[in-house]
Amino acid sequence: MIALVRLAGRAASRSRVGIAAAAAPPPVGLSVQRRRAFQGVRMETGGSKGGRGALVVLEGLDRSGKTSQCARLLSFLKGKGYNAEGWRFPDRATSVGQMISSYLANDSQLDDRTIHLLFSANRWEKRALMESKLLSGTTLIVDRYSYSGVAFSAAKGLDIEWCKAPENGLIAPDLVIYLDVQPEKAAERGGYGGERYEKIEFQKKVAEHYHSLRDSTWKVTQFLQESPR
Ligand code: 2DT
Ligand code: MG
Repeated sequence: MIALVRLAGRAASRSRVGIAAAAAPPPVGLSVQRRRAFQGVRMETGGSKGGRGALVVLEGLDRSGKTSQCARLLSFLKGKGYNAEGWRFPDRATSVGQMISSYLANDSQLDDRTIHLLFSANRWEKRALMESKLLSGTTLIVDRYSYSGVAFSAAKGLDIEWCKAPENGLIAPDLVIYLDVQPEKAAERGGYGGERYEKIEFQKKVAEHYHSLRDSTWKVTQFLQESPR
């Protein structure tokens, strides 16, 4: 947790969110194919203007501890005086989010590509607000983002490049923290199995796709136990 907080603090004070997608240099260390595919996800880089908030994303399998770590990180940053907010995707409060929620609860059926695009639309509908928050200095701690979108849909067998395409133009995170948990361990945690994707074999495929998406903004950390009191 301490390391995680340090990382996020660093991202918050050195945010490089900007607005020039077309001018963004390719991310360092990606293969040519991936660089091309994910280039458009980056808005940025600007960097010289101070006062912007950081976009910090937590990713991981279901029950990897993202939600608790997001909450702890948020309260830590607020305690340090950062202007910070917690967000999550899917945002189930919007009408698109309600369709997603009903699909995840197995109350409705949707074609794999259709639900993929709805998840992406759910990020797009929040993009303008996200941008204005970041530009006005608010750091956002976000529970899941584009990487969930790609990893979960690709795990169903959809072409990964097709999955990345609708993310093109969303705001690039300054830091992605991936909580690395074994799918079997995650399944032992309370509340597992309630939603559509919470099956060990499926989560193993999701983990493989997550690993293929890693880039220089990622920090991978082992499953975090509650710290001793
Ligand atoms: P939560 O368990 O975090 O509420 O997520 N998912 C999520 C996708 O398939 N695509 C996406 O773009 C996002 C953001 C991951 C609910 C599930 O939705 C999956 C788990
Ligand atoms: Mg879940």
